[in-house]
Amino acid sequence: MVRLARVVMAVVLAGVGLLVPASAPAVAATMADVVPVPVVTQPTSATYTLPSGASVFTQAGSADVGTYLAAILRRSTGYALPIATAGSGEPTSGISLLLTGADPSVGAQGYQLDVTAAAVVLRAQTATGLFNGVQTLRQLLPAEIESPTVRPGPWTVPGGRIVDYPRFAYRGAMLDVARHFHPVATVKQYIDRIALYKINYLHLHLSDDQGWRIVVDSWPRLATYGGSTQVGGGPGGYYTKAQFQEIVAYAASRHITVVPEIDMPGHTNAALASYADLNCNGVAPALYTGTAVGFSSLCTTKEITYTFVNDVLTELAALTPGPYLHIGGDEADATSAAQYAAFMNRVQPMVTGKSKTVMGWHQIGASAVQHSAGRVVQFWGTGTSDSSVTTAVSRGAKVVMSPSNKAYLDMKYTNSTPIGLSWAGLIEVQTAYEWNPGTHVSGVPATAVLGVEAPMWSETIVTEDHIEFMAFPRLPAIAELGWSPWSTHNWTAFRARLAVQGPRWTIMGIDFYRSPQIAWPTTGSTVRYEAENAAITLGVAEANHAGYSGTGFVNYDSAVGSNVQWTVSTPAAGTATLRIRYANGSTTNRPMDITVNGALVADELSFTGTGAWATWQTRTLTVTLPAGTSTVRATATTAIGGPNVDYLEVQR
Ligand code: NGO
Repeated sequence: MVRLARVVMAVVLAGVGLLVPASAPAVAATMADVVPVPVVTQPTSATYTLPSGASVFTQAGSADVGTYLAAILRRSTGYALPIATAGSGEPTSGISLLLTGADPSVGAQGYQLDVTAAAVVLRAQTATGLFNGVQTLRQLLPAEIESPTVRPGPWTVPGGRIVDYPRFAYRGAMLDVARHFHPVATVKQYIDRIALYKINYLHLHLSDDQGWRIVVDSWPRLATYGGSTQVGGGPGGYYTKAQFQEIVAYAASRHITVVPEIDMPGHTNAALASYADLNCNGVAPALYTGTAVGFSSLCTTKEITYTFVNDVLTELAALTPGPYLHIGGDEADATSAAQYAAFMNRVQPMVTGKSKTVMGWHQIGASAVQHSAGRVVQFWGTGTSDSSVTTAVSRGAKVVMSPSNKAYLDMKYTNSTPIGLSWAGLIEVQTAYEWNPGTHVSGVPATAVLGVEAPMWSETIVTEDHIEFMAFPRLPAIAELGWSPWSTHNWTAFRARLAVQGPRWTIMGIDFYRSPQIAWPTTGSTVRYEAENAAITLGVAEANHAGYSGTGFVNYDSAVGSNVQWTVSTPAAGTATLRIRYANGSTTNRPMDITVNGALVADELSFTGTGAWATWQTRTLTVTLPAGTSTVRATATTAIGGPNVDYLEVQR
C-alpha cells in the first residue's frame, strides 16, 4: 500500500482522524467493585475528589504505609501529595492513615475506611491493617490511578464506610523458582501484584530436581552447580543471600511474609548431583532438566544427610524472619514409608530447634510422622478427603488449602491454554472460585484451616508474562476465598466485580487471561497487545533496550515490508483508539502503513525520532473495528525499516 493513490488515501484519512488526544476522563469506581469483597460496605451519595494540593496525613507507625500510598498516587495524578503529621482531631481534608479509632472488629489485619466529601480516613490497629485498607482505596479510585504516567483524573472516591477483615489469617501465593529460575525483579513484581488482593504470604519453592536456587555457604555447590540449569536445559540461576534478603525485605514492605521451601527427601536431584555423598550409592547423578517427579531421594539412612539438612536449615532460618520453614515432603516415591517417617522425625525437630514452625505438603501428616508443635500441612490433593490431613489435624496441625484441581495456578484454563499443565484438571475462573476452604476436605473444620494458597509451579512458566497470564484472574479468586466471609460468596457477584479489575490490569501492564466466563468491559477498556507476542515478518523480538513493557519489543528489519501483525478482539463493533508505542533512536522518520483487516487506515504514518532507542513514545489513531477478531498490521515503508515497536493498545 505504500504507493497507493493519494486520492484514495485522502478519503480514508478523512474518516480516520489521526492523533486524537489519548487521555479520556477517568471513570469513577463504586464501593461494590472491590475484590476481595469487604465484610461490611455502607455506601453514601457523597463523593470525595482528590484535590491537587491534598496531603497524606500519618501518625508514628503509619508513615511507611503513607509513603507507599503517596508514591502510587503521585505517578498517575502528578500531585505532590506531601506526607504530613495527622492532627489530633477528626481529619477534615486529604487522606489520613490512622492507628486509632478503628472498629474493634477489624483485628490485626483489617481496617475501617470512611470517605466523605471532605476527606478519606483509613483506620486500623496495625500498619498491616492500613496497608490492606490502601489496597481497597486503590480500587475505589478510577482504574487510571494505576497508570505509570500522569493522567487527567478526576480522582474521585465514592463516599461511605467499609469495615473489613480477613476470614483466614494465611492467604498465600507460591512461586516455583526451581523448575524455571525467576530473577529477583520478577519476584518483586509478583509481590506487588499479589499485594493488590491482600495476599500476605509468599511461599518460594527454592529447590527441586531441576535446580537449587539459594546459596548455602556450607554447601556451596548446591547453588553454583545445582543451580546451573533448569527445565529444558536453560542457564538456571540462584539467589545470593543478599538477593534473598532483598526479596524478604521487599515482601515485608508489602506486609508479605516469605515462606522458604527446601523440598525433601524427594525432589532433590539438584542436591544429589551437587554432592555425591548425599546419595546412598555415593554416585552423583547428572543434573536433570526434564519434568518427571518422584524419582530422587536424599539417602535417609546416611548420617551425612542429617548434617546436610541441618546446615541448610540453619542458614535458611537465619535468612528468614517469618515463622515458617517449609520442608516439602511431597512425592517421596523413591523412599519407603518407614524411611520417610524416620527422616521427617529427625528433620522436624531441627526446624523447631531453630525456633521455626514446620510447614510441609500434606504427606508429612502421615501417622508414622510425629506431630511437631504448631505445624502446618498444605493440602494439595484433587479429592475431598485425605487421611494424612485428618490425622495431622487430630493431633493439632493447621491446614493450608491448595487443592490442585482448584488452586493450582499452573493448571491450564482450557484445553487450548498455550502453557500450563492439566494433570489435576482444567481450571477456569469459576472452578477456581467455587469451593469453600472451610468445608472442602471432610474432617477438616474451618477452625483447623489456617488459610489458602495458590501455587504456581513453573515447569512451563518461563517469563513474567506467563506468571501474570496464569495468575490473573484466578489469583484474585483464591484471594477472595481466603479473605471474604463465606456468606458473601456468590459467583454472579464475583464475576461482575472481577470484570471491573480488567481495565486496572491493562493499565498496570498485567497480561491477563481474558476468560470468556467474565464480561470484561467493552467500553472504557484498554487492551494491550505486546509486539513480541504478535506475528512478526522481517523483524526480531529483542530485549536489549530499556523501558519496554512485557518481555521485549520488536526490532524491524531494514527492509520495505518488514511488519508486525496483531490479532485483536473486540466484543462489539465501534470506534477504537489504537496506540502504538515505539522508539526511534535515529533522527530519520520511519514511516509505516497501518492496516486493519487488510484495509489501509493510515498511509505512511510518520514515526519520527524519539531521541534514543530506549525512549518510547506513543502514536495514536482512531479506527473503526468490527465485532470479533481483527488484524492490525504496521508495515515499514522505507528501506531503513520501521521503528522499534513495544506494543499496540486498543482503547474502546
Ligand atoms: C505437584 C508436584 C510438583 C509439581 C506440581 C505440578 C506437588 C505438591 N508436587 O504438586 O512437583 O510441580 O504438582 O502441578
